[in-house]
Formats: sequence, C-alpha cells, structure tokens
Amino acid sequence: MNKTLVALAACAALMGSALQAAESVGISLRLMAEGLVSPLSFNALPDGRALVADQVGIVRLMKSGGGLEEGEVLNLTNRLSKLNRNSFDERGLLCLALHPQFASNRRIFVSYTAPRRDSAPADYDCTLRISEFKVGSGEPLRIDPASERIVFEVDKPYFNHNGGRIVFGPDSRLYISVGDGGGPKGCDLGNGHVPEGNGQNLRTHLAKILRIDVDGTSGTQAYRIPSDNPFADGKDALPEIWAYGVRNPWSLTFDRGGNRDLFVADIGQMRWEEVNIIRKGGNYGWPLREGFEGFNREHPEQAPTSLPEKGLRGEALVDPITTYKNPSGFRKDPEALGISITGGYVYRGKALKAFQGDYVFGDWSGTQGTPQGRIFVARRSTDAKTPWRMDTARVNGPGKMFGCVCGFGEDNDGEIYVLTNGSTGLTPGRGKVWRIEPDTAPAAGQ
Ligand SMILES: [Ca+2]
Repeated sequence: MNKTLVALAACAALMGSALQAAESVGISLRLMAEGLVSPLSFNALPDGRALVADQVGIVRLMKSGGGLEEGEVLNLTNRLSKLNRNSFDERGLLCLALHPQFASNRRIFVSYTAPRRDSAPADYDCTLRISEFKVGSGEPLRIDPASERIVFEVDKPYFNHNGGRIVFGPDSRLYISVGDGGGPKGCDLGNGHVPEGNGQNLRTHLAKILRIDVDGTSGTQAYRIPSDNPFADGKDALPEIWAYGVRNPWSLTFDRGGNRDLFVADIGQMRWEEVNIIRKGGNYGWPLREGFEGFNREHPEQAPTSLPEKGLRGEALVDPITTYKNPSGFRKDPEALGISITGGYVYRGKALKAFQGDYVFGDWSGTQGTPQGRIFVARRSTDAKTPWRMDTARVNGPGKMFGCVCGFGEDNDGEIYVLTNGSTGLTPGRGKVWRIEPDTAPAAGQ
C-alpha cells in the first residue's frame, strides 16, 4: 500500500461510516395513530396496546391494530415547566418506562421537565424529574396523577439538552440519559457548565448515563445505588454515574437480542452525529471529542486540530460505533445527512428481514427548518474496530412525507415504530405514529 492509500485508509477508519458507500434501502410507513402534537416515546403494554407519550404532557393509548383510544391515560400538563407553544422546545414530557414486572405491579416511570425546584440556582431554567406512577388495572386504562412518587431530579441551567430518556435494562436497573445542560452557544459552555465541561466532570449528573435501583430506597433517597455501579462508593464521582462524556443523548435502548447492548444516540454540535454502545464506566468523549474527531470548543464548525485520546483521569475515550456528518459543519456536503440524531432500536422483528440485528434510527429533520426527517439503518459490523455502515432508508408510498423524526418505539414482536411531528414546533395535531414495514413499491424494471 502506498503512502496515499495508507493515509486514506487511516482517514476512512477515523471518519467511520461517512466515507463508506451508503446504500439506500426501501421501506414503507404505515400510519398507526395521528392527532398528537409531538410524540416522544412509545411503550408496548403486555396486551399489545401501546402508551404514547406526547411532549405536551399527555399520555394516550394506541390500540394494538392502530388508532388511539378515547381520552387521556395521564395528563401532566400542569406539572411541566413552561413550554414554547407553537415553536421549538426540548422540554416537556420526555419518556416512559414500564417496570420489568409491570404486568403484576403496574409500576411506570416517567421523565419530564418540571419547573425549577426550590433548591436549584435561581437562574436555572427547569428541573429534569423522574417520577413513578401507578397504572390502574381497570378500563379505560388510566394513570392516577396523585400516585406520583418523585424518584430523581437533575437541575437544568437551560431549556435544551435535557436527554431525559429512561429505560430498564435486562438487569432490572433504571438507566437515565441526561444532557450536558445546554445553552445558547452549545460546546458544553455557559451558566451551569464547569470549565472542563460537564461531560468530563464526575461531580455533576449532567452529560451522563445514570443507573439506579428503583426497587428499594436508601435513607431519604427514593432509590438505591446498585453496588456494581462503577463509582458506587461515591468517592471520586457521583454514584449514580454509569457512563459519561455525552452531549444530548436522545435515545436509550437495549438490544432485545445479541449481547443486550445499550445503544445511545448522542446529538452533536455542528459536525458529527453519533451512535454509541454504552459500557460500564465508559468516557464517550464530550466535549473533548465529537464523533471520531477532536472538538474545537471556540470554533465548533471548524475541523479540530487535535484528537484527544484520554480523559482527565488518563482513561481511554470510547469511540462511537457510527457517525454521520451534520451540514452545519459540512456545508453543501452530500454526505451531510442530518442536523440532529434521533436514536432508535436494534431490529429483532420479523417483517424486515434485511434489517435483522441492525440499528434502525433517524435524523430529526434532515436540514434546518424543514419538517422532514430521515430514517437510517446502521449495519452491524463484524468486528469491534470497524464502524457500522450507515444506509439511508428510502420511504415509498403514502408515508413518504412523514415529518420530523422525534423518536422510535418497539412493539412486543420487535417491530419498529417512528414517532413524527409534521412541524418543528409544538403545533397541535401534527404528531403521528407509523410502523416501519417492507417496501411496497415495485422494484425498478418491473
Ligand atoms: Ca462521543
């Protein structure tokens, strides 16, 4: 191999999927529910129906064959922090998680942005709250707002970068994603951000993946610290931390097959959107790195001039499994596929044979200001060093104009749902739920 080829190969390995030829695969979207505002999470119940959480604070119930049941399962609108109605917001009702023994104990966990709590600094925006509720056993299905038990809270300096995704692992622990605190400039800078960045500071819950045990309490704490958490003794770090160095982790899902890996999509600043497999104690780099690159906190749109390999304690930084370019940092680059990653699920269903074991996810809107997201499939790599190849999904049929991709869901059979908003704000009536199905369009030449 000559010098140029060696350099190109090194560059390709560094840049990950973006330099590999992405293929376009056909899918179709079947409309399952509409009339929502901004659906952010979808949780299948044991009976096949699904809870759909709308960002504006309302939980609805989708019938197993599609369509919403009458009425609201839960209304938290008066417990949320103030929302920007009709314009863009990242606050609100963010995620639901069913307790692993939900069928017998009816316990459900909810994350939302609440008004700033009394103990938070006066100039902070809101408090990210994880609460438990009880789901009634009668019909119609209802969650009593009075059953709320606040489990965990994190104060947020700004309205954005909340994270706020929650999920139970195969270990029955509750995992929580928390963003870096946000701010007008990004870059993990501003009010509530420490100089090294919240991502690299182990004394804040911001910019972390957390793990707690909600099956017990400890003193005044409404949860326990699992003894196998990497910083369980709390000496060098907050004991809830499972992994760190994330920016705005907008998905938190376990593979229901394979090694049961925990997948997190981390929204980038201006250059790279990334998918990570989260390991215990891992440092995912933010704000030292973005994607496979370093990161320039003063000029985030520019290519960085250095590539840090270690965190502040000398620990190796963990690479993402795949990345794609953001047009904010790669203007007019045809490989710049989107501006804000929306994480999804590893596919383990039956309908989409060609996606088996691959990670299905998307981008919120493709380009700024256009409510038309994108759907991707990251193809599982055969070895840990090679990034997963990213293919784009070409949506055919009536679901073609699906809107902004806000989130994904998975049913009991492992089929995947796309949650969309036909506007970039909280405009009533634009939110929809779609099921990903095989391409219905005839193949070329037929
Ligand atoms: Ca990273």
